[in-house]
Amino acid sequence: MGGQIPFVRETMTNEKRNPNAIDLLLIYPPWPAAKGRARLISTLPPLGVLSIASNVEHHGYSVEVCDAHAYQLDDNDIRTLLRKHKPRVVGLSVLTSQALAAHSIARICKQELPNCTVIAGGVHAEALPVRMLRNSAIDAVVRGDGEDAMVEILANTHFNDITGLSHRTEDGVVHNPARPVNMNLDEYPMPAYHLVDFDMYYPGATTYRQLPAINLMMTRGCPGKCTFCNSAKTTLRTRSPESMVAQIKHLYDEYGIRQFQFYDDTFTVLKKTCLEFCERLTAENLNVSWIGFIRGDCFSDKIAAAMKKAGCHQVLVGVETGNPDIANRIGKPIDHKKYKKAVEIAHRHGIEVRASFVIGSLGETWDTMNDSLKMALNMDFDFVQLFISTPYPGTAMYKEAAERGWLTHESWDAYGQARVLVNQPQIDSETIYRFEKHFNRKFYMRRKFAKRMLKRSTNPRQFRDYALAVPYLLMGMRSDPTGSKWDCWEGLNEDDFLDVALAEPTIDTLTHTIRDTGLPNNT
Ligand code: B12
Ligand code: SF4
Repeated sequence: MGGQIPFVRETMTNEKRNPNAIDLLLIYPPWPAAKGRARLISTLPPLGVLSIASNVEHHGYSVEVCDAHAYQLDDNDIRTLLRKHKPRVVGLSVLTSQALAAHSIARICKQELPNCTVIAGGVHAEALPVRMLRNSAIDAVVRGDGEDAMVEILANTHFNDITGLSHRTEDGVVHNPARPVNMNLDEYPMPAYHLVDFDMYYPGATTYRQLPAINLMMTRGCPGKCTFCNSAKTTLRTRSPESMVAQIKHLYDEYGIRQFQFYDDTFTVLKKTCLEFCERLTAENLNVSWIGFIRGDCFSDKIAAAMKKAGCHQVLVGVETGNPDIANRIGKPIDHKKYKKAVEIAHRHGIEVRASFVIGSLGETWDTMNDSLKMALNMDFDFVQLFISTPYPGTAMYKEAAERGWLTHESWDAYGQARVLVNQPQIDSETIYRFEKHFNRKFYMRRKFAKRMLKRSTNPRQFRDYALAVPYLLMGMRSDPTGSKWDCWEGLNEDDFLDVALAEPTIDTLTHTIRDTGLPNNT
């Protein structure tokens, strides 16, 4: 696929390749926490995994991708894949809600292929490398970007010589110095979309105009400082607009993709890049629609006009709270007026606004949550999504909750932003769950909202998805009662996997601190 467009490197032929065994199997573990909610949120290919895959392919290594989440694979399916591909290295991509499944899959790898090397990466592994490495089935953790680190691992570079790697030695875990952040994302080839089956993926019900849809990222990192977010203070860098448009054209021509979901933390933060991207995409005159994330303070008439012209039909804005004190406390002190203006601008240009709120932040009370509801009702947002604030390892919120002794438990399966996991003195979990239901009913059971939803729906699939969403949104339903192949990943206990005695960290270091200094001290 590579030769046709710029910035997509040619895959090299690998004469050393063993036809019966591959070099690398990348596994995206399931998220049991999302079971039953999966129809509400998108199921899209894991871009980090696909980016690592395309980079190692470019360097001549053979690679397969196993998205155990989207394909709903169980432990036996993973064993079958391991026996089929016999990878010499397995890479596990780990978000917090995937951590227990990742631990379990690592064990399965070593049972099936005792000589394979198991590497973990992703934000959870990066935040808690020592904890991951207490599972003897995990050989090393990659902190930060995995593309080049994985090439070095496949080239059998000694672990001591790979920057950004944490690994076990006789003296405990060694954290190699951080890998310098790659500021030029064009150096990474386009994600290896060809390694997954697009039919397994779908966007969230309210997020698309056309199908098929796929996710993309032009930038990585965020200069924001939000206390609940793993992207806080991560280094901002971008692909060139030229390469982004080339990717879109490729996906449009080769795969018939018509809808693009940009998952950049803040798509509009680099204004010039964003404007240039829009101009280039407009010039291609493709029949595409797309969405992207903005911040209330990173939007303007000029940008909205350019985005609309290029096919953008919806922006997602993380409002989080309607209470100024909570906004300060969570590190996103953006004035209401800015959000109001952003909504007005978007609507003036015919762009929908999806706003995201969190409840149960540190310091929250019924009254502060009610300010969020009032804001949601008054601001003319087209859609609202509400989550429960979750103390993800590596965030300032986790650190504070841990230090105050407020974490209720660290059963990672529950870390899907649908459970109250912090026990604060001023509010109990029942109140937060009660408010969640109250909020959703007040927001969604409005005639104005129903009319808008009907008007915007373009296909029967959307009606089906809305109907499936009702029990979750309005009746507080939380998990799928029918059971699924994911059951084998539920009820796992991290302690059962932590068989190597290494000093546990007393205080967890922030993910961004790890990224900034390269030395994660005692995590
Ligand atoms: C797209 C996205 C989604 C998509 C998922 C599509 C998909 N399959 O990826 C959707 C919309 C479905 C989604 C859902 C949710 N998401 Co989300 N999502 C993102 C987002 C915005 C981009 C992910 C991405 O593509 N990143 C780009 C790639 C290049 O980065 P990467 O994945 O980190 O991979 C790089 C490195 O980490 C490393 N790496 C990763 N894996 C591996 C493996 C190996 C072996 C190696 C060596 C290296 C390595 O190398 C990669 C390439 O450089 C991130 C934020 C972010 N900026 O990353 C949040 C993020 C992942 N989501 C998050 C959350 C909380 C959620 C939800 C719970 C939200 C909700 N309430 O519903 C759900 C459920 C997720 C879950 N597992 O439970 C959090 C996760 C926090 C955590 N500690 O787990 C994040 C980090 C947001 C944040 N900033 O806090 N999400
Ligand atoms: S919530 Fe948004 S603005 Fe805040 S740090 Fe995360 S990605 Fe950046």
